[in-house]
Amino acid sequence: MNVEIAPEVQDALAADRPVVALESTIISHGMPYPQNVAMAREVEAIVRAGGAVPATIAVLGGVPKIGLSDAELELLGSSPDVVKVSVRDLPYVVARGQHGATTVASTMRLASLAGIRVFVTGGLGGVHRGAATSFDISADLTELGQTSVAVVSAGVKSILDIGLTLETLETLGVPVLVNGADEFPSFYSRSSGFAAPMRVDGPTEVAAVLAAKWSLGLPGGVVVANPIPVEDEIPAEEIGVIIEQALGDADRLGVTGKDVTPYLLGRIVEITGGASLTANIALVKANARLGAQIAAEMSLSAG
Ligand code: PSU
Ligand code: MN
Repeated sequence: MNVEIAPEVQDALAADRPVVALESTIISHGMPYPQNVAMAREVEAIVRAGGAVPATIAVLGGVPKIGLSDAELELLGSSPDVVKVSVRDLPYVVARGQHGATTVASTMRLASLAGIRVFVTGGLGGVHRGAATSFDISADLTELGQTSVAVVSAGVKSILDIGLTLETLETLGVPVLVNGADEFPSFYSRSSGFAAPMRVDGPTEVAAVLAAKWSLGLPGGVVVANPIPVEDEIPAEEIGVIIEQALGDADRLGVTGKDVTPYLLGRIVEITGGASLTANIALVKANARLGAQIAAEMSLSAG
């Protein structure tokens, strides 16, 4: 596949300097305009302040791009013609010369093609509630099972079945690290009712696990779950009720397939009057800080 890597990103990779990949579905289908574009810019600035080069990934006019201009971020955030692109959608959107916003799965794949090892996002896809009958399991999990990129997120939202998501990650051989806590976080909340599969404290410990995994010849991703900062948290009981309501609405409207996650995210922002968006932006920023530190640690150890 013809992939276009921005010169700044290419230079950093060639010199073993830290690079952090960022996804674009969160911009086009995860948050409303204009907060989405502001978030994308701020996150890039945080990565830079942490000493790493940001590489936001998307498909533009059918070309997968690693590292975007400011105008491209604006287009992704504001155009209604941007398709949500998971791995299965990549060939179609490329062949037709369309614009596409990449999910965790397709961003991981493109980051890996470019040689980027650290990727920052907000929330992972996973096993949806009711997956036993809907079969709705995000391709993010498949990709984590096979593509060697560390994904920094705030855990898994309870729009998903968190327990089944963790079980599936175990089956796929994906280490799930929780930074600085003993409980696996659920995006808006630091708690989920599930213990941290593995606890680490800080970027040096994360980088050590990544180095150990990949030097053992164990390909595949690593989940780095970074709990939302205490001051930005929405308590699990409070958001739980809202998530139930959003799930009920999705069901009633017959929302299925790739539209489920964007619908639920949008509906939760509506019901909370924007409070969930504020929390979402805060956690992505915290993840960007950690991701830049992890990338810096990895460059150090690469010499
Ligand atoms: N969860 C969020 N925000 C998001 C997503 C998930 O809190 O923006 C996006 C990510 O791009 C993720 C995708 O990879 O949704 C998962 O979609 P699906 O469940 O259709 O695989
Ligand atoms: Mn799905």
